[in-house]
Amino acid sequence: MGSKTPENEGRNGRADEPSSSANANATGGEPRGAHLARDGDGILGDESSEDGDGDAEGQDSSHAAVMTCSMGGHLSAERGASKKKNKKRKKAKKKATGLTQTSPPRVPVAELFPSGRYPTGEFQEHPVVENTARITSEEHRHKARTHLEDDSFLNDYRKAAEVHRQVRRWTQETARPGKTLTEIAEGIDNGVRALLDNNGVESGAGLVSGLGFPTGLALNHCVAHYTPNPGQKEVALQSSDVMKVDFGVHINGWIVDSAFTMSFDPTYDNLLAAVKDATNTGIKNAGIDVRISDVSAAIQEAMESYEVEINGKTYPVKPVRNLSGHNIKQYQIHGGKSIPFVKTRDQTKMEEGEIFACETFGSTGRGSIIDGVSSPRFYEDTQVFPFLSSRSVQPGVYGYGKDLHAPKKITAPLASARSLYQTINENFGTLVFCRRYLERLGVDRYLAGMNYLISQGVVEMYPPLMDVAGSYSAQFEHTFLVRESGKEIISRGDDY
Ligand SMILES: [Co+2]
Repeated sequence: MGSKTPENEGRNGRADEPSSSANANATGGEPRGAHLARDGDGILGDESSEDGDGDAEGQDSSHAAVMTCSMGGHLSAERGASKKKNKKRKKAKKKATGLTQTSPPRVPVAELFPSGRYPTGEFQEHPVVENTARITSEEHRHKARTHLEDDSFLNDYRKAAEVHRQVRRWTQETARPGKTLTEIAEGIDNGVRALLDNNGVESGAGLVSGLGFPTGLALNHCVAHYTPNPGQKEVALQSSDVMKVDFGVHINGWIVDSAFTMSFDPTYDNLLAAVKDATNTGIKNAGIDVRISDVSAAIQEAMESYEVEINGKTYPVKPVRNLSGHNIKQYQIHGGKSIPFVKTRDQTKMEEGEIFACETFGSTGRGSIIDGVSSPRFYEDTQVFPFLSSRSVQPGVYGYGKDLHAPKKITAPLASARSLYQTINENFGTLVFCRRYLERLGVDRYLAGMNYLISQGVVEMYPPLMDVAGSYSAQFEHTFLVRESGKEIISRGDDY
């Protein structure tokens, strides 16, 4: 999940929003036209609706579509190493159980790994840092190390990463033009829940394990933070689309945050290659005591070394300036540190014991994003959103997340706000969620309550983030642990 770069926050914030905005709802919590959805039941069908157990994995390999998110030839040597590792891993799995994952994925990973031990991520050494002055006290480092070296913590984190790999593999094999974004998003969500063996419906179950944040399927110039909302007109994937797939898997609040980009047209190969290279360059340059601005500079240099030709016109691949990678804490997708994709004067360093999501976004547009819900431009200039006219869909709100400092209980004049708040506390805590996740719990008529919670500052709304119309953007992201002996890129797979 992308993080808005902190210094840019507020520019599109609620405080700046002109009162003349066509959005009568000052909280920005409801997209135009959302009232049409309000009275629909909106509750998702049960998981059996698309269940086709027995379909062998790999069945869809005969698809004619070119999936350009598979590896290009430009990646650095560590890829070869991780490929070998993954091959070994799969053989071991088959030997152990004779079971393989189904399509759609429905076999809990616990059954595929009866030993209860999950594959490790890719290991990389820390880069050598010239200035060796540690910024962290020995005591703090010891504490952090104990935590990140804890065996059951690591094994749970690796299990979440294995769920991510298996679900994204299915996505890469089956997400094709003609499928709707709802089908793809629900397929990912249901896959994650099945593989974790937790449907997340009972009170509290969602805090044990589940989706780390709303499954993102952002198309083209929508850079990040789009998820299909219930009641919205369906958007079908098209062969000219560039789709960012960004989803999270958590166990006990520790989130594997990893994303990739799919396209079906080789035109965009260089765009995808640029961003994949930038993300891997960022990871390679990251480590204990490394200044984050140095990681950013390396990301920027890698990304800007690419260009992409679309319809005879050449575009530089621009790093998106106001998004960034981020550290991860328990039940907290953005832990407070940011990894921008352009160099900064920030002196912040990475520290042992931290967990980072290294993600980068590259764009053929301006390389900066605007807020797709509360920005007045969203309403005044539909040209910013060509798919609104061609596909007639407002992006809508991506998600909601409880403020970290919000109290456990609130007193609210609205009964619906109080009960909504209780539902959020019991099922999501401070994890970001979307309307689909809320509605499958049976919650309805919650928008007034939600807007109240937003107005009180206890819940934050996450808008879709857009570059200019006609531009294309890509994203790749991995989660890595800054361990004593090196970095463990826990979400690495043989796909990216
Ligand atoms: Co992220």
